[in-house]
Amino acid sequence: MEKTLRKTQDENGLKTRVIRVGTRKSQLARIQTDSVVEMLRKRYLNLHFEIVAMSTTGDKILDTALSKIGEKSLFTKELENALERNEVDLVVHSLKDLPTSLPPGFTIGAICKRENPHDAVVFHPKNDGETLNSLPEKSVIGTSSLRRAAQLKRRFSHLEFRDIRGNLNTRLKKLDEKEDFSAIILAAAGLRRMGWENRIGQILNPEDCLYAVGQGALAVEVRARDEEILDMVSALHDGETVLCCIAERAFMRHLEGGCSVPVAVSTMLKDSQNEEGPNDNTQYVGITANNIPRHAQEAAENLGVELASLLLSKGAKRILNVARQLNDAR
Ligand code: DPM
Repeated sequence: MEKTLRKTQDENGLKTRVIRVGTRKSQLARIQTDSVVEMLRKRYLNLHFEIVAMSTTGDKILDTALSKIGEKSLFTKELENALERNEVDLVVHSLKDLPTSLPPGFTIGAICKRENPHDAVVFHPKNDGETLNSLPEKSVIGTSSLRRAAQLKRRFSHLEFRDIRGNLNTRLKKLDEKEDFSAIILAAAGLRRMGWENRIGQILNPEDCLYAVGQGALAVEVRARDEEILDMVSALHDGETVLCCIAERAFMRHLEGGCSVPVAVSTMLKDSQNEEGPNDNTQYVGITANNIPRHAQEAAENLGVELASLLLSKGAKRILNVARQLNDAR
């Protein structure tokens, strides 16, 4: 693959490689990209990082529930095109927005340490101090996530669930400035990154609501054959997060889940002995993590596949098909 090495002159006249980092334009995406670039800057003082912001289909279609659009690479396609054309060298995503199979030529070069993976409830100011349980009968909760609605409807059957779309800023506005919703459900990680942690009224533990595959982790997508960039970003890998997310993504892939099916997880790493094992240069399951023992990655992948097979053998396919049909009919 041809490489365009962009160079700038620093004040000492030394040539410095310029690394271009692609991001979506939303405030959350910018904050996430800035945090990853900050980590890279601290490690690579001689490199110069430039951020290139782009709109994606997902940013442009604001009035349709994500699960209805059907396109898997809603938030990633335009950024991958830019990677392919060497206009950017790496792209920062929320891992949960990355399809479980990437198009050929791309790989996840780093998965950063996961923060709180749980979902959170943000209440209308007039409901300050409430919980989902204590809200009155027929209170309306905003979420466009089938995964959240499916679990919470069952657990809190006195509540009603309605779609709410738009980026985080828009949703919070829709909640606060109108009386349509008593509360909305959002990822705790996104709220914290936006500086809105104080709006979290309740964290949903796994008994109430399992989280989405990859939720709370940031991923760096790169050209699969760009060894230089792969080497550079691999320093950001967090071993525990990588193994949990390999398992979750294998589970989802094997179930053939996606945005349009309610699939949820809760993952914990046990027996983390940090044992050394053989590493090689193969890009395994779409994630390149040569600094993490290969046998551990394989074990994680197998765990995800086995759990999915178990559920499929108990009739999961039928449930997923019904969920898809119901979603298509919405
Ligand atoms: C995906 C879903 C949502 C996002 C579906 C799900 C939520 C959609 C909605 C795949 N991507 O979770 O079941 O509520 O209508 C998204 C958010 C973050 C990444 C925002 C959020 C931030 C948290 C993170 C949207 N993608 O979930 O509140 O980095 O994990």
